[in-house]
Amino acid sequence: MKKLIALVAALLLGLSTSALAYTDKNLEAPRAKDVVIDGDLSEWDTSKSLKIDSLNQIIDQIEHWDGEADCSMEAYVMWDEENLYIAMKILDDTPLVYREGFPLDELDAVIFFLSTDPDADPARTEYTATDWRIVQSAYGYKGEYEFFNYIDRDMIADTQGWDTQGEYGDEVVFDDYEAAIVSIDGGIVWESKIPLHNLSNKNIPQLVPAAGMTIGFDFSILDVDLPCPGIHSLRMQYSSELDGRDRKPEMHAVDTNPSLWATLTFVD
Ligand SMILES: [Ca+2]
Ligand SMILES: [Ca+2]
Ligand SMILES: [Ca+2]
Repeated sequence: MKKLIALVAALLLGLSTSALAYTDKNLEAPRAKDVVIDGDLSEWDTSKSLKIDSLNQIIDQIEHWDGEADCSMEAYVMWDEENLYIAMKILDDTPLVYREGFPLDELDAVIFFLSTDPDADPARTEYTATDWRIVQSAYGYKGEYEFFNYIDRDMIADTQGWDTQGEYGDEVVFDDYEAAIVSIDGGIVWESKIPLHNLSNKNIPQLVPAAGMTIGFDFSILDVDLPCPGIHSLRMQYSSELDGRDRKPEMHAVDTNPSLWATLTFVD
């Protein structure tokens, strides 16, 4: 009996440890071929996608979610040795709410989380210099779009010289960043290319994706439909599986704890 208890305890311990070393959710990213950033995804391999569309993925403002047509998304990632390609189909009844000077968490935005170190410890509970929280927002007017990047490094003790940029919005931080948005029924398609040299410097090596490599990765969508100062956006997180109606971002603290992230695997 004692042996059995010990075995069960060991199993439980094993489970709780693995739960803190990235979640089981994984997105496969096929190799990119001739991607043109124009908002048309016909050249994309969309057979692999991550979905953010369910109640248990809400980590803030659950009372403001009216279902998939209000806020949900499907995202696709592709790669080559120099770039990440990220495309999103976003359903939002009032997409791309943007106000100059508003904090980005009071607007419509998406957030990518990724590690540029494939050997990073998946159980780490603090960000390191190779962990990235990248907020993307856009402003649209009559079919023309402006894009903004905000790279949040404030939670990193030693940033290795790559500090927070773009926190006030209205800034394109990435060199050679390309993006395009088109309207679709009930939302938008957003196609983008992020050259990976942006996520490096003389201290931080550039990630060079290769088939079979897995990295920490996660995805967040923020939705507000009527911006008012101090009103936080609804926020949904790919890796989250929360229960109950009481939701706070601290309950699934992906902004400070990478061990809660999902993963991304580069495939051919
Ligand atoms: Ca395209
Ligand atoms: Ca909405
Ligand atoms: Ca919105």
